[in-house]
Amino acid sequence: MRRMLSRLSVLMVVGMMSLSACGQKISLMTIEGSKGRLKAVVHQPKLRNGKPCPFVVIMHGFTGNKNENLLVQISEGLQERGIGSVRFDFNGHGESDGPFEEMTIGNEIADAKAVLAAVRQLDWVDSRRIGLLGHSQGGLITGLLAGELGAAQIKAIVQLAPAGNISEMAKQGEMLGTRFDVENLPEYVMVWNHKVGRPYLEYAIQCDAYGMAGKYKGRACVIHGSKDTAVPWEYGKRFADGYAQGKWVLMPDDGHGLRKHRAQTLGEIYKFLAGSL
Ligand code: FER
Repeated sequence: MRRMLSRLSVLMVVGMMSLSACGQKISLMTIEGSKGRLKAVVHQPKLRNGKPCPFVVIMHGFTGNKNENLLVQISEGLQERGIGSVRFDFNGHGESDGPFEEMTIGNEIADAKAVLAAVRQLDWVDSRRIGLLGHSQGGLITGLLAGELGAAQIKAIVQLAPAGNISEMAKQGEMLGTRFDVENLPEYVMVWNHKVGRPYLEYAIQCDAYGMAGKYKGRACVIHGSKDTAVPWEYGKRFADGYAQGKWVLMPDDGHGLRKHRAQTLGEIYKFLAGSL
């Protein structure tokens, strides 16, 4: 067992050395967020002529985390193409602080702003070429934050299966099949085996997702699976249609996790971001 462990640690050191030998680095970061510390993984690409690089802030969905396959693949693919990125856990998710029950769309926006501010401080990041990318609830945060900050601060965005239905359905007292009384909000509702607190419901109900996101004038790309049951594709199309520069990509027969045509989805993301940042 001991020998195995020491072998493993040698392997890890070698792995890290080979990563830095070709000029790429992966590092861990802890950032003060809305409900305590946020844990993040930063991908630094090989810099071209030592110049700062474009950078993408990557956001997971409801009950998700920064280490999901899709998000790791995106970070690695961007890194290969000279684009840096950060993946992080929102409050109440993964390794970050905060009880899940206190998580709201509003405090996730605050988390994303804290992460943005932290990565802007990195001297190898080109602050004029920052993009946002999010999956599902993270895609909703992407649109809301881009609408608030504008194209001067956010050069381009990618929304993967963005959950515009959260606010639309909450107004009607529904959340992924769970019903509640909008006039008399409960302390919490159970969604996907997680306690979603009243503050989440309140924020979702008052949130004008499409109005806010539609203020964004930069380049936007929305990718959605045609067989997504958690967030039907029409909600994604509505985001794309609302942007001044919205690109819409429908993945045939794909689901919420965009697994079926993964290589094609990744290709669309890289092409769009390399051409937009
Ligand atoms: C909802 C619709 C979609 C909802 C959450 C989602 C909490 C998000 C799913 C995801 O991020 O994968 O009504 O309520």
